[in-house]
Amino acid sequence: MTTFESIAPQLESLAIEVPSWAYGNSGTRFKVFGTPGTPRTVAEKIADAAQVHRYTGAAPTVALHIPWDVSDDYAALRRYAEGLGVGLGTVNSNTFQDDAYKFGSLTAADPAARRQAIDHHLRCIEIMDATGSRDLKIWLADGSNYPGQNDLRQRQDTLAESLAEIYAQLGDEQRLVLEYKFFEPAFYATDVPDWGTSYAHVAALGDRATVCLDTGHHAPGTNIEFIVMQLLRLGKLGAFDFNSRFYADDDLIVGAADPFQLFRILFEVVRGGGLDPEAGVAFMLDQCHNVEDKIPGQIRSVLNVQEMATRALLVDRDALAAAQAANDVLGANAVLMDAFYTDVRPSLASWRESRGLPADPMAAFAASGYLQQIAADRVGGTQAGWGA
Ligand code: AOS
Ligand code: ZN
Ligand code: ZN
Repeated sequence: MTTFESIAPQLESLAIEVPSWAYGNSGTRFKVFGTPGTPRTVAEKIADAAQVHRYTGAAPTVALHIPWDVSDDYAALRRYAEGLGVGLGTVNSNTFQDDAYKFGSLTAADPAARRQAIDHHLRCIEIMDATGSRDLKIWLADGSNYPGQNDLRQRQDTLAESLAEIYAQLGDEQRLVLEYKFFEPAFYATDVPDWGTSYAHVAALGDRATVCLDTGHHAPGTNIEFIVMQLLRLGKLGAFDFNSRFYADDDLIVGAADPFQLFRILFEVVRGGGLDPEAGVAFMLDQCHNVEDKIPGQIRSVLNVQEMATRALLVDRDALAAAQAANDVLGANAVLMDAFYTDVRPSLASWRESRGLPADPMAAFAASGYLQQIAADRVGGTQAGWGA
């Protein structure tokens, strides 16, 4: 039997990174709804993100997306964030919104488009130097819609060359994290569609290149925890983009669609040593809040990861190993399910209070009046949105 007290120290090191773009307005191609108080600047996004850390104590860094998060002084932005009690985290590059990238970015056959994409990443590395960020995260929209449209093999070779040029510019403490996605916006062939392709590229680059696993980027029915296990086994799981999906890349609140899947993923993280800070796994949210309030949406997400990580840590590993060794199929399954069905919320509430945090971060934030305050204060200007 594993007790909450015995696993609490591991929970303390569970840090969840929040994305700056979650605080802007988002929607679908049909409609983006605005909300009073939505940030107009990167500074206001960081201020909102700092609220998530203030009430949960578990979200100490904010990821940036370049060029969505424009600043003329990133070192000053870092100091501003630190003044609010948070750090600047992963820098996400963006080569999916310029006309130049219509037929690809790092994989493009057109040398000018490819040069622009590489230079954008080199600029991201300069920003990382100023923000103190460790990770450069690359997600590519590159791909094709029709068979025959592109030379699939040539694009892999071009991608490898582009990534090598970017990797060579990283500082000793910096990493390149390559995200994969099976489709969208390309509907026939995506250039980095799966973990195997991402792994092949980062393995060729070197030790400071790893894979980012976005939980929404797999075909329905994919056994994501198997991929987690394999990447940890290979020492190549660099980051998660957590979210949940009912259909495709829905970017809904993590743990909302399938809490059991989140539990299984986090159990493989625990099993593979991925919670140890030395493992270097970044636990990031990659979400949009189209209809719900954004800051509570982020707090809910952090709590969902924390709650499911707690249940994963509570798995009686000795009992599980014994049942597995005895080929006790139902016994082994029961050990896992016992932990999954444990309601950890009362233990977490007391644990939070013992650390000077509110027992119920959702209620404490709602009572703070922050949303009403920003709605009153943030008048005029242009509200930030996904992609702006
Ligand atoms: C796109 O589908 C990916 O999830 C990327 O991580 C992207 O940069 C992010 O979702 C921003 O919207
Ligand atoms: Zn993502
Ligand atoms: Zn995505």
